[in-house]
Amino acid sequence: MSRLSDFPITSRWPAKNPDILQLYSLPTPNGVKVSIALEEIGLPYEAHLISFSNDDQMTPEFLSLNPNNKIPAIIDPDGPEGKPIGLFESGAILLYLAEKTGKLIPNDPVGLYKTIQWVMFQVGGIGPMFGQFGHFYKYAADKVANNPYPMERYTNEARRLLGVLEGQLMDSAFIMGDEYTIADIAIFPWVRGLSEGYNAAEHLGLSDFHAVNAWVERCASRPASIKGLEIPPRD
Ligand SMILES: N[C@@H](CCC(=O)N[C@@H](CS)C(=O)NCC(=O)O)C(=O)O
Repeated sequence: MSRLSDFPITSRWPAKNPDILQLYSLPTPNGVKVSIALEEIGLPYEAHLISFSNDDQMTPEFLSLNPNNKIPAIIDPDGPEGKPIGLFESGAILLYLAEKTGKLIPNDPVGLYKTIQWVMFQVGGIGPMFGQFGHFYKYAADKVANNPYPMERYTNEARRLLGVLEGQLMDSAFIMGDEYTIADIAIFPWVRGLSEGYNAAEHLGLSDFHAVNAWVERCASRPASIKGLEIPPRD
């Protein structure tokens, strides 16, 4: 595809400014990773709200960009070799933005791969496990009222993962030490979501994880996070 208008999604969510990056999202823990990263980097972008209440993510236009019917997704009109690129999967998008701009990722190879490691830890561990925890704790509690196993399993797994983070953050400001990276941006919205989204702070004993709590506060209070956490605004 050589132009933004060649992407079918743009017929349903037209670009006001086709020269800048287009973000299709909703302010969920996965969605805000990209808006927060874009705000940190300072790359101009246009955000389009994909409403789950309207099943926007199931429309043929959205599926043409992400056949996996999930936010976030982007189109960058200025992709590799100056040609547009469409991408889904928040981890891939974060890596793309970091590589494109040289920001939010260390320059040295060891730092680079360690950052990727922690992004993968979020995408393969924190996201799916916290997501299943939230499903049973908040959204499907009635379905497991007579069977404690799902809650036990995901509560234990969520606490175990929080323990891994606590160990990493015990002596450092951010996941990669002093440097704020896409690893922080990938993970902190999910940890924040345990209390803000699922209201599960007490159930999970979140107060046990002192370093994690201080780090979430540190990340969430950055101006780019305050802005990115609300993008795109819900209806
Ligand atoms: N692995 C994906 C997960 C994305 C994801 O689960 N997005 C959720 C919102 S947080 C979604 O779009 N759900 C809509 C649906 O499943 O229909 C990523 O990191 O981008």
